[in-house]
Amino acid sequence: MRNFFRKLKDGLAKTRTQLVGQITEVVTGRPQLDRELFDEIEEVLIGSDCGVETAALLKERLRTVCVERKASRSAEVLEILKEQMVEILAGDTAVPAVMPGTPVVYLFAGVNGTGKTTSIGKIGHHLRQEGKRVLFAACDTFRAAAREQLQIWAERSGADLVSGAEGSDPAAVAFDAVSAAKARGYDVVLIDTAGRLHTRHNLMEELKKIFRAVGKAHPGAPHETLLVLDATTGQNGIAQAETFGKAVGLTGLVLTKLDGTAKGGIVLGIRQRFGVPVKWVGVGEGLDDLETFDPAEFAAALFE
Ligand SMILES: Nc1nc2c(ncn2[C@@H]2O[C@H](COP(=O)(O)OP(=O)(O)OP(=O)(O)O)[C@@H](O)[C@H]2O)c(=O)[nH]1
Ligand SMILES: [Mg+2]
Repeated sequence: MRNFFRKLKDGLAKTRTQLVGQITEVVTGRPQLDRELFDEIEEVLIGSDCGVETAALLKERLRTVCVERKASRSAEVLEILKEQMVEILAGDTAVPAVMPGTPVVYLFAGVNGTGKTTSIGKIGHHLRQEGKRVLFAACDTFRAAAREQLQIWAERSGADLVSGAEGSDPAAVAFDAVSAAKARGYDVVLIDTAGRLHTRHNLMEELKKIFRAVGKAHPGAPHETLLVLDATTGQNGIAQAETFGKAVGLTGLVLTKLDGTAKGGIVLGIRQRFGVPVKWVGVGEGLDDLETFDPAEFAAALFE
């Protein structure tokens, strides 16, 4: 079992109280599993930010399987619910393999403050521990502080950094970074982008430009386009996934700050709604507080 499991378990404490705690209450001591019971479970799911559609789907699946298996005890109902959650969350959560002789490029997008820069630091650390050569690209050129913050994470994790002058073209920085990574034999490039622009530039247009520049420097890149979502923003995350998905197409999500929310059900809502897998989850601000997402581990941590 990974060390991360304990952190995940601790991080999910609020969600566990809210979701599993309430469902246990609803189910315990009920003489029969009637329609009303499943409706109550659905309400708890909605309250945990699973989203209305996902809550309805989960309820239906739960009821069907409970009937099939003639479940009657609360422990059985919870076990089936857990199974169904894993099924919704399952999918292609694999992170791209390192391709020998050519860098894998990750592009990070998301609105301001969701945890892009921090997540790059942590993922960089992860990759460095696997012995990969990692290059960060500071494409949030709109704030000098953004570059400095990424520089600190580069030092902490042992990654190198390419940046441009404040106010320089982020797409040009991305192009240079990816070209440099190819020339110098890096395994992975992690591209940081701005979450908010203090200029007349349009965030989505800038992001599209970066996306195209990366593809020009390295055909086929970015191999991973990750939307970083703050789990505490709840249903607004759905709107963000929609907007960013339209602009650049997403291959995965990084869900941060699960430690600060009782609404961890958002993981289910997003997975079910967009079909975009959660690939990483963050449960704190430290170097080791982010890990690859494992649906079974997540469900186990939630229900334990
Ligand atoms: N508790 C907790 N805090 C987190 C997590 N991930 C990031 N943070 C914090 O969230 C804040 C914002 O993180 P950043 O990485 O600067 O966010 P950003 O998306 O790069 O923000 P902009 O560059 O302004 O767009 C920081 O204080 C982080 O320490 C997490 O998983 N848990
Ligand atoms: Mg940032």
